[in-house]
Amino acid sequence: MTRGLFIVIEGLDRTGKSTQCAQLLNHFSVSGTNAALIKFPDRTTSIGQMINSYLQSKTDINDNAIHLLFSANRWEMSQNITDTLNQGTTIIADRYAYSGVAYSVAKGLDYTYCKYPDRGLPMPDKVFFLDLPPQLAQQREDYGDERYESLDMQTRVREAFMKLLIDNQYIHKIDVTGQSIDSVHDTLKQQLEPLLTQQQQPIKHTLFM
Ligand code: FDM
Ligand code: MG
Repeated sequence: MTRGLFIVIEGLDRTGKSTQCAQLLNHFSVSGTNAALIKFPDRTTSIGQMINSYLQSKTDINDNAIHLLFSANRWEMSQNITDTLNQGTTIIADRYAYSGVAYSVAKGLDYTYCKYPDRGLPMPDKVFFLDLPPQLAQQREDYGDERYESLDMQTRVREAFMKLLIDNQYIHKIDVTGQSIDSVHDTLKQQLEPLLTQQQQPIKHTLFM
């Protein structure tokens, strides 16, 4: 049995990540591929609940501390990710460590420091960055509900993502400006096509190494 693929979708808030993740999940289930959706932060765990209350501005947490909690929230899931992939199930992740770095750097934390806690996590097979100008994302429904959803912050998050894209050339940027849900979905499928037909190597743990 071949292992599942680990696919990550990244982007600013309101760029269509969750929609595209759901579309991919549906695509895989229709085509008979075992697939599962995960989302970071995973707000269901006890660490996740702390993160959730922070994002809803119900609590304040030191910038370094919350950065480490976001990372811990990935580490507590990491064995599960590896096991699921090895059992042959493809994983689609709505955000991962790239968001972890980009949002904290946007708040002023050091870039190299920010990558460190996530070093050694399962390495995705494919990472997409859905790119939409922050001004356009801002016009979308429900924008501004949570901490970080301001034009100023999102602009800085995008800048941090651009640095990550330069340093991690495997991240595939997709300009979603003016694109329909279906056309973005088609682009993602096209990009994934070559991976589906090739035998995957064992999962690497080289993230940010
Ligand atoms: N976020 C998300 C971070 O700041 N660090 C992280 O490691 C992750 C995974 O949390 F503003 C931010 C990004 C976003 C918020 O994400 C919650 P969703 O996708 O909007 O639920
Ligand atoms: Mg959000």
